[in-house]
Amino acid sequence: MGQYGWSLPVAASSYAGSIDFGLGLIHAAMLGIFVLWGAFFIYLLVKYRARPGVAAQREEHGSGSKGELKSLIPDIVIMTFEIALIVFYAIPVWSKIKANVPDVKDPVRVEVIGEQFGWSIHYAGPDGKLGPRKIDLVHFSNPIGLDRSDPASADDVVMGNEMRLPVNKTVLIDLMSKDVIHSFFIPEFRIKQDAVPGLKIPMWITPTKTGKFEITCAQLCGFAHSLMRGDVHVQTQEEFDAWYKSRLATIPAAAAASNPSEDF
Ligand SMILES: [Cu+2]
Repeated sequence: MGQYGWSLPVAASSYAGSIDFGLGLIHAAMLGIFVLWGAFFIYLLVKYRARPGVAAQREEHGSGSKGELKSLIPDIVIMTFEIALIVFYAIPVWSKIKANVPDVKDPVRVEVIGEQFGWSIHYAGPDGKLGPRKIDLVHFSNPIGLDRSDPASADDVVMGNEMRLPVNKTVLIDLMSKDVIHSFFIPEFRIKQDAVPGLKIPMWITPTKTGKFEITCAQLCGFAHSLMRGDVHVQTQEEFDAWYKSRLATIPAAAAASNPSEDF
């Protein structure tokens, strides 16, 4: 894993830069505070060092002296900075990522379904529809219970622990879980979202770099949690289309359907 060094993993989604800027800002502020407090501490150590002939002074409790009030100033400055960081930076960035799903024309649509211990990725077929799934059809050979007898499902593509995305194209994801709480985490995209049983949680990503990145489960979910991983391959549109076609060729209903190339 050469891409994990001392710093953050490579930033490979449209909003990764905003997350990283926030992290940088917090680290810079903490470094500044550390240096200032350290300098102040050393100043006090020197100024009030023990010297022969100088008695220690202790202030009376509850005196509310000027010195005590002054000592609140750094706390107020830091608290103001932190509140400003949350209100003017963190909340707007968070809402951009979590609340404002971009209204793009012709997005890629995918369902991601977590289970102990893997991820299923469900793509629509040439009809562009994510077909219905039924709980009683869930089986080792059909982990998401796709109803292949339904025309909308018959041509769908389902991948296990392997996600393919075209670069610079927005993908809208519905995240679900079949059993317990999992967390869908792709560090390079700076996305981490819990998958909660019974909920369909929308997410979106616009990958900005081609390459292979790790999908990992970030929520301890059982004995094989550490093995719950997959790969996301970000490819050029041409590579993605070729892969999609090759998957369709393995699905009888999709291969039989006329012209699979146009919908993605
Ligand atoms: Cu998990």
